[in-house]
Amino acid sequence: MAFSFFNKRDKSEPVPDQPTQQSAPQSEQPPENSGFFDRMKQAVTRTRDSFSESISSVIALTREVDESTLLDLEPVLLAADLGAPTTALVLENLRQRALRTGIQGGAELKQLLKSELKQILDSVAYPITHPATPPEVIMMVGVNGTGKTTTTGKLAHLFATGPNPRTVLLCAADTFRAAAIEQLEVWASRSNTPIIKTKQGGDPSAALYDACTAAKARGTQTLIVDTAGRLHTKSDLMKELDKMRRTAERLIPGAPHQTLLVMDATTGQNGLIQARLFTEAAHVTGIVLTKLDGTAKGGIVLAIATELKLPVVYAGIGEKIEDLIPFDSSAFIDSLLD
Ligand SMILES: Nc1nc2c(ncn2[C@@H]2O[C@H](COP(=O)(O)OP(=O)(O)OP(=O)(O)O)[C@@H](O)[C@H]2O)c(=O)[nH]1
Ligand SMILES: [Mg+2]
Repeated sequence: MAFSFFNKRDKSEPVPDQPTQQSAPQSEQPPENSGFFDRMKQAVTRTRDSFSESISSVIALTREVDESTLLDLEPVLLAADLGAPTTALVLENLRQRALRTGIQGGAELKQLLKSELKQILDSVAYPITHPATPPEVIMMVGVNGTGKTTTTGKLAHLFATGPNPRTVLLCAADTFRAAAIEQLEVWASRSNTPIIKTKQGGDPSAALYDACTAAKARGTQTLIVDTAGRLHTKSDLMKELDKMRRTAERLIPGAPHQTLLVMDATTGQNGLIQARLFTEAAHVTGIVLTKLDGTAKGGIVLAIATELKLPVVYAGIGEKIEDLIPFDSSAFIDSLLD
């Protein structure tokens, strides 16, 4: 039976927006007055086109927010790939909110939805700091073809050209796939970054040992390590990741400071299942979500927060070197719904 949420608001109840907690590293914070928002908006065009339109039609029909409104909202959230658990959480929070204070029409429903979504993202965000004593070591990990090597190159460019430029060294620790080292060399030259490598078939931990030693000797601020694509089920390859972590730790206390799982946004809920198993095995600290430009299912960002309890730290929005942006929850939600 439909029931009305058209109650009076308790004035003591706080109105929507929560304080923003940025998830981007300090040196790469999106400048407020730049084209950052436009780039985020451009990146989520496909998600926005379907999501925003469907939400608008629910909102346009909403005079009184009741159970049937929430039922209409459910397929819209699922279609954007928020996933069943996150969709259920959002709807339950809206229901509770409506029961407590009422939701007065479509416009207010939209504000509350934005607030709910942003709260989900901010609950897992943390400010990323660089270690006081360099070098910082960042490992890029993930299953095959998600965009690890491309992101390594883009990240080197972002660090080197950001408002607080950092010196970067790349380590080619994918010795497994043919031409992987050459591929990273192309990115090293595009981003004008030095690279440490070994031969194909060589020991990735040996390459990492050399890279850590070189980064220390040169006073490099950030060492980014490109690793081979692997499935969490390949236990020998997962052990290899462990060995790399131990090698870095032995040479640089606290390393690896970040382990970024690179996820392909176009793989949707399947990618999420793989990611869950991967994060458990590989001490992942944050997510890089690539190919956001190529999907209408950008709502996966919210499923990542709820189900992996990890923030998306960077988003890949194209194939060019500058197509990587620090993820910002406010810009993301506003881009989707404004
Ligand atoms: N559109 C788009 N394409 C991307 C993005 N990031 C990576 N790609 C493309 O994805 C493909 C795979 O990228 P790689 O960087 O080789 O992926 P990888 O994870 O290193 O692959 P393996 O080393 O084989 O596991 C390439 O064609 C990239 O151009 C992105 O943000 N947007
Ligand atoms: Mg690669």
